Amino acid sequence: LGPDEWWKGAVVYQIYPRSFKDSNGDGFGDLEGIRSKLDYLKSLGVDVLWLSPIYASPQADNGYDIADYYDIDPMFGTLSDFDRLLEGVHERGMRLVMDLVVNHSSDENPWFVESRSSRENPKRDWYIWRDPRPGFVGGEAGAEPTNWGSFFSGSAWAWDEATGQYYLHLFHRKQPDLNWENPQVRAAVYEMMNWWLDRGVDGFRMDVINLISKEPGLPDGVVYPGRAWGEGFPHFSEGPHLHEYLAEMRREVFDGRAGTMTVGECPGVRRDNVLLFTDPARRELDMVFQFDHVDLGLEAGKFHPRPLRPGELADCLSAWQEAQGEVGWNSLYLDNHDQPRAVSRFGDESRRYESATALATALHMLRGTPYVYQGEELGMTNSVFGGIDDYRDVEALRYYREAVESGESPESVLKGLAFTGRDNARTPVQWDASENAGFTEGTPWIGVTPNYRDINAASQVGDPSSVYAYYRALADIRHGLPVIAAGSFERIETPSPAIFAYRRTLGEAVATILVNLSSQPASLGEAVRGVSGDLLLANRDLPEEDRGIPESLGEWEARVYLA
Ligand code: ISL
Repeated sequence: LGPDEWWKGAVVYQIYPRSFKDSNGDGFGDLEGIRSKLDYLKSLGVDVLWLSPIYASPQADNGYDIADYYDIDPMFGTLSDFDRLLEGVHERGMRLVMDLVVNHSSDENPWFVESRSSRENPKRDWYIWRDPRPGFVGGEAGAEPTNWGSFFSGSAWAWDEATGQYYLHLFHRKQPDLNWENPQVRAAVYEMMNWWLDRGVDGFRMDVINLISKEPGLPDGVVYPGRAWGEGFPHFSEGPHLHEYLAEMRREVFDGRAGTMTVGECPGVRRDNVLLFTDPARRELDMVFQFDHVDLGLEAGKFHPRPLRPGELADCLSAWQEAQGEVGWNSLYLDNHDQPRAVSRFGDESRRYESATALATALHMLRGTPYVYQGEELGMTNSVFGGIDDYRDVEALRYYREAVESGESPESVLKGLAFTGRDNARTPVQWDASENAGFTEGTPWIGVTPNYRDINAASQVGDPSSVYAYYRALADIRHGLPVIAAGSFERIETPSPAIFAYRRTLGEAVATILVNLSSQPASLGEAVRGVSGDLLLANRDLPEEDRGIPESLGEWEARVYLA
């Protein structure tokens, strides 16, 4: 791996700061809390920490609404706390990546405060302002400039009485979209990014970066049956200037800075054009988060999931391996702060250790950079929420209100939220069996998941048969074996759709990965007959005589061989 490709051999760990570790008893996690856990992260084998937003923010969307890009929110600490944290990260040979949220800012950001102050303000054009639809009076139903719905329910337009125009907000109304067509906006963003890099950060995870260029004219979207709003997505995703802006950002911010990394969050990005982002020759991004595998089964909407078919997840991940090929590079993840917990969604909570480790094996041995979301390394599960009052996420609260108003029963809405609601992944990290799972001495901002007495870091760190120990073994393999960090990928077909089997090859080295992603035993058939190799890792104790290549795999069994 060249010096500019260090991230190909790295394991990234995502921290959602408000739920990670509270140091001062206010019920919210903070930077000092993170600093107190750096040794824990180092011994897990983590190379990079990505922090979800810690900037000053009114927290309408838990920090994805930034009021001051140059300061830390007091709930998390101060800039000197940040510098101390960064120093601690670097001292341990790890790196730190910030979340970059620049598709939109907070409405309390001074940029927007100025922009909304009058139509003549020099920053008016920094955001996306439009007149009411002709023939309508501003503020009345139907007057919105386009029929686009927001990701968080309702229209994507908010009426500003004082200046008589609407502004666009693809997310919450407190998250107005920046106008990237204005060169001053782009320059201000690059300046801010350079400021953080000069301070020592090692890169950025870029929030919904594929939404920054909107189609000129902002056309109405198709209104699908049963939907209140039009589908604006095709008109604001991967717009005409996106790649020009990404290349410009690369030049203005990253050129000449060795040792950085970038990962773009790109909902809706497709296999057939992902190389536009990740082909290194185009000099745009190092890698992106695609959504195909986390969107499986959500055809009827995020909160009406269907069960996955055997093999669906493996087929999807394989297709992405092939799409990136030897040119691009994958980000490998199963969950994050927007998704249900991996073991609850793709695994089986009643076989928690086996399914968490099988999923992790299937993912971490692929070609790409693996991401571990806080608590995933402990096999943390989805939470248990009583009523809507237990939820905190603006998406859940707004969706609940809208769905119930339109006639869905509260029980049915709660059932959907219980499975795919974002708060499932946002409950406090379970550090130990003491009150509040050792997360806080105060009252946590969101309820701790009741299973923390069984599932927690204190009981797993010293236990060689824990999910934590298994994640660490996976990281060791990636660090120690160039074939896993850099080898090619080839799927091995078996007669059992539930089996995910593949080969990684680099020169003479061949790694064979065999995983059963189901709760039933499954046969490997002829597929691996004659394959040789030493057993490197397995998620169950195998007597010496059973360590050769097997003919079948038990439920959620995973094995890695090296020849
Ligand atoms: O979870 C979703 C809503 O159903 C996703 O569509 C999510 O909004 C999308 O993945 C973008 O996510 C990112 O930007 C959002 C923020 O709320 C998410 O937390 C963030 O990861 C707006 O900044």
